[in-house]
Amino acid sequence: MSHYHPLSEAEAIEIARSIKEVFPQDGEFVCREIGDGNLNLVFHITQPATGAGIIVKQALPYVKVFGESWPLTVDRARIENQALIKQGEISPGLVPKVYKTDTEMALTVMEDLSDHVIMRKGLIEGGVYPAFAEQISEFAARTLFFTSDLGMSPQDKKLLVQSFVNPHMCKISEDLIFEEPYYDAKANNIDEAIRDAAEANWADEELKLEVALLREKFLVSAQALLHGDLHTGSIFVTPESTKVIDPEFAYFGPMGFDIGAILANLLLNFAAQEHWSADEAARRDRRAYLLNTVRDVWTLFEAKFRKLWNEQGTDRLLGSAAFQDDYMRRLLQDTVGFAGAKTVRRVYGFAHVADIDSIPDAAAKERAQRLALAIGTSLIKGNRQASSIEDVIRIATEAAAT
Ligand code: SR1
Ligand code: MG
Repeated sequence: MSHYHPLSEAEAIEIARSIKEVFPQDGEFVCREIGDGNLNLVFHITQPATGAGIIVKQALPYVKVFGESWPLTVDRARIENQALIKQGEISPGLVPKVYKTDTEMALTVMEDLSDHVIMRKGLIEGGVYPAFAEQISEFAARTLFFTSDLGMSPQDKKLLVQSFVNPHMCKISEDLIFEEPYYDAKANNIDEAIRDAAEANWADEELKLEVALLREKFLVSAQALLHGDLHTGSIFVTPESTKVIDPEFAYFGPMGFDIGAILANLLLNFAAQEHWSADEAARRDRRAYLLNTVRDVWTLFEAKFRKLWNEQGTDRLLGSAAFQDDYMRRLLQDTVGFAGAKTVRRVYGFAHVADIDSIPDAAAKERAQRLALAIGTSLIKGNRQASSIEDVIRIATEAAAT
């Protein structure tokens, strides 16, 4: 019988005390539950005498932001710690160090990153992160390449796929990203001010066809091991450092879903500048920074991915230059489409983003929501024609100018 139960702070301290590589000496510990995400308990345990700290994260058997009436498997903790370990092997230094896991208790004990800030918060506060594009593109290129049929043997890949079958978490994404935003679903969270825009999407057959095609890819493509929820709330940053956390949605899916998530969340912040920038000039500068980051993330990703392919590709037939060009074109198009879907769902689906939701002025918030929807729907509708990252920049720039 499972001994799973939600941890108390006292138990979290006992677990921390056992991690001798962080806390070699015994002494007083301080514990705070700091989980501000949608799903889990997160304990931050520190030792004031030494300044050392650690994180104990535990999955709850339900969706925390909704309540116990929405049950959710705690197996996601196993997926998360396996993914963190795999990503750490492939992209050293870009994920937190894992000290201990306990599958039955659904917990992961990991590096304290409190010298970093959650990127969503950092962007809302106007932060600038010069190392971000370089490091996140390195993370994405390496983790996606080395878990795909391009960078590992297809036989080993099939065995790895088995360990990352994640149906319950995928169902959340299927519902919240690809289904509910496209009909009058009960779980949608629609501000009355923009209900007309949501209704327009429900009636837009061209949009829904593209979303159905993206959803099909999400369902059937096992291209690579994805992080699965790579928004700016899953990324810790400083100006010099990037660390990717929270891969509980990891599964083998289409690569563009991960890269699209990064771009979507930069674009959501771009839309939110309707409020966060002090004046027109500041808004222009901030938006230029965000669009340059969008461009850099894709451009660096593409260059790194192609380099890995050319230097470390495992399959002779897949080595054709024409095939590589075709693959990268399709990957860009998927990225554009998934970026659009991930933008729309955050405006009026179940789970929003603080970039827009914390805008106090109702008129500015509505403008930001409408701008995000204009960008998101254009990306979705244009995904199969995209030929360059400049198409994304153009769509965002034109939407902001109208
Ligand atoms: C029910 S969980 C809502 C959202 O939070 C996570 O971060 C995922 O993005 C999920 O869709
Ligand atoms: Mg998360």
